[in-house]
This record gives sequence, structure tokens and C-alpha cells, in this order.
Amino acid sequence: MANVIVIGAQWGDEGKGKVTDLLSRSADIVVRYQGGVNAGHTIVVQDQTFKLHLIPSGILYSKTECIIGCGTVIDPKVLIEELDRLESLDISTDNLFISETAHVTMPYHRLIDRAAEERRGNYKIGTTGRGIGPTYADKSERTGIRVLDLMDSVGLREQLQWAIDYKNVILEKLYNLPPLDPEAVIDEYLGYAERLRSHVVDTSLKIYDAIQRRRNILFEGAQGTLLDLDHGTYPYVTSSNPVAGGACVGTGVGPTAIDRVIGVAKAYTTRVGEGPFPTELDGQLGELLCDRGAEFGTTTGRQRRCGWFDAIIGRYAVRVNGIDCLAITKLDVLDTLEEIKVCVAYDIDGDRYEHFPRNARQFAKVRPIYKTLPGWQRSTADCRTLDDLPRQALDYLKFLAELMEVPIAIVSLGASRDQTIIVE
Ligand code: 2SA
Ligand code: MG
Repeated sequence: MANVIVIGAQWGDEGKGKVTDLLSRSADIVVRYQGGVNAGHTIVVQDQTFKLHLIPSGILYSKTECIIGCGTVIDPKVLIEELDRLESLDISTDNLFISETAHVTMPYHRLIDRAAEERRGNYKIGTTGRGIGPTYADKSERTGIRVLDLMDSVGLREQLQWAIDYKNVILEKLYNLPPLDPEAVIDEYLGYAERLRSHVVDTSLKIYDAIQRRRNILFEGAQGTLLDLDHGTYPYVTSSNPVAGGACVGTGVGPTAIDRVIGVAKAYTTRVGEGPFPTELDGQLGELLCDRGAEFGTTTGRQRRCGWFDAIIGRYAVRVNGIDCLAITKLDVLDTLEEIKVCVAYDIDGDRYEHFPRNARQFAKVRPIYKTLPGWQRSTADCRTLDDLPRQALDYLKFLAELMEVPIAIVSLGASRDQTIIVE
């Protein structure tokens, strides 16, 4: 399997969780490289369903090491809840390693995230309210608290006293919120530090050693290409770099160590939060996709907006990530449709575009140009090879691969592990 990056080719929630779960079986190490508790996947263990936001699902395999890299932001409260939950199910968490230099989400980050969204009014981004943007903002501003700061109890006290005095001015003066009690926050976070201490290492060094020993490493992206801070639909993006390049920066690994990039895309498109979405479907069809696809956020439970597959975005994702092959998920959601549309070009002010426009104003004006394909109106849930698929479904997949100019390696037809076609 070598060293593989799995990324989302749309606006997140592409079903990366299922693909990384499949690949985790052959991985020695699974690494998260960006994002924080805004991500989420649902896992089922011993008939119990629960959600992981930070810990890679590779933790379920006893031999797999899981790493939370330096490009992530860590909310220790949520991380500890995940650790406790896993341990209560007798799943060992000894194989979890946390980067010393990842930044830590503080209570003021969550408060400021929510207050800023409210203040934005019509210009709100639709964040998950988990403090992600403010944590990354402090990292850039160089006032952030890192995991290694958390581990130094004397230094932390001083650093937090200063930081909370500073943030209290913002909370009180800008947002009319009550100030935080520095002592309470310091005590809370010193407690977290003790609970997490045994997991904290130099993760870049750990990954480097593994590369030297030719271990298989899986880099797991959260969110998706169009939510990338630099390459997404700014300002309606998250504050990190979900694109494949983010895997190197967010772990301290050089690009020559990467062998392959797998892009995950749904057979249609979804988006949570605000911002333009050219192929969005209102009304019955949108509802149908949402119902059949169970399109509700893992983290916030928000209903996802649904629409047709957008090949312009797909092709853009192939370019900015260097995608080698695709995993197309949730094909079965389209099973009942008479016809299926695919956006093959954009109309902007009467001109035809075949490339994703980087200007947000232009993107907001896009009118999709569709090609309509016949549906298959048959269940694909039990298909296990390409030959099992109805001819129209196969044609649909071929059409997507042609438009995106990369082969499809995996097709997913349902949530369970065996509802998968691996293309030889
Ligand atoms: P934030 O909180 O600052 O990262 O929000 C900024 C934008 O990024 C979007 N975003 C997401 N979109 C889809 N899925 C995400 N993960 C969760 C999930 C979402 C959930 O796994 O389902 O549960 O609601 C995710 N995380 C961030 C967000 O909607 C904003 O548009
Ligand atoms: Mg998700």
C-alpha cells in the first residue's frame, strides 16, 4: 500500500471515513494532519455506535499506530472523552500519539467562534462552532498554546494568565460576554495535560522512522478540498489545509515520502454551512438525496445541502491534490432516480467555463450546464464487482472518470464494509 494520502474532493463528508477504514487494515500508521473536532465519523464497535472527532478510526486495529499531527488543532476535553470511551470498551489507546507542536483549542476559542458567527449576521460562515477558526488564528498570530506548552505546568500558568487577560478584553468589550476565570481554566487544562502526557511525542520523528523502515502510512484528510483555506471557496472554508499538500506541512514529512493520493467523492454533492453551491437541488429531489443518503452532520447534526455531481469541482480537486485515483461513494443513493444530471461546465454571465473560477463573486454567479444520463432504477446495494452493476450505473461511473481524467479505484454502495467494489 505504501504511503497514501486520502482526501475529500468536494466540501467534506465524502465518505472518507469508510475509505480510510478499508485502507487502515493494511496501514501500519494512520495520521491526521489538519482540522480538529469539526471533523467526525461514526463508528460501530460491539454493536455500539459512537463518534470520533480527533482519533483516527485506525485505533480499532490493535497493531495500527494512530498519530494526531502538528497541523491539527486539539480540543483536549473532546479528545479525553474519546479516549475514555474507547477504554471503556476495552480498546487500547496506547497506540495513540499526539504531536507536541499541535495547537490547543481553549474555552475562549469556542466562545469567540460562536460570538463572531452571530456578529457576522448575513455574512456568517456556518462554522461548526467548535473554536476551529480562532485556534488557527492564534497560531498565525503567534499567541497560540501548543501541546508542549500544555505539558509545562509552570510556563502554562504564566502563558494562560496572559492569554486569558487578553481574550477577556475581546469577550467583554467586543462581544459583551462575561470574562473567563483564569484560575479555573488553568486548573482545567493542567488536568488535561496529565491525562494526555503519555501520548505526547515528536510525531514528525516517529513518522520519519516509520518511513525509513518502509512501514505503510495512511494520511487521513478531514473536511474537503473546497473547504481548504487557500484552495477552497473562501471565505466559506475551514481554517486549515485539507488538500494533499497539507499532509506534508501538517505532519513534518517531505513530499518525496508520498506515493499516492486517493480522492474521495460522493456520486452527488453535499455541503454544510453557508456559501455558493452551483448544483444544489431545492425541493423534492434535494430531499430525496438527503433522505436516502442520511445527509446529516456527524458533529453538529446539521442537515447537509444536496445537489448533482459537479465535475468542474472534481477536476479542480484532481489538479490541486494531484489525485491518482478516485473512490466514488454512495452510488446506491442514486438507485431510484429516473435520470441523473452531471454538471459538465459553468455558465458565468453567458460565457462557458470548464475550470473552477477562483473569484468568489464569479463562483456565486455560476449556472451549471448539465449533461443528463439515464438512471438504473435498481438496487446496487448488493453489487460486489463492476460486472454486477446495472449498465447505466457503469456508464455513469465511466462518465465521471472521463470528466475527471483519473481512474476510479473504489466504489462504495452503502455504509457496511462489504458494500464496496474494489476495481482491479
Ligand atoms: P469550521 O467549524 O470553522 O471548520 O467551519 C467552517 C466551514 O467548514 C465546514 N465544515 C465542514 N463541512 C462538512 N463536514 C464537516 N465535518 C462535520 C461532519 C460537520 C458537521 O463530519 O459531518 O457535523 O456539521 C465540516 N467541518 C467544517 C463548515 O460547515 C463551514 O462551512
Ligand atoms: Mg464528516
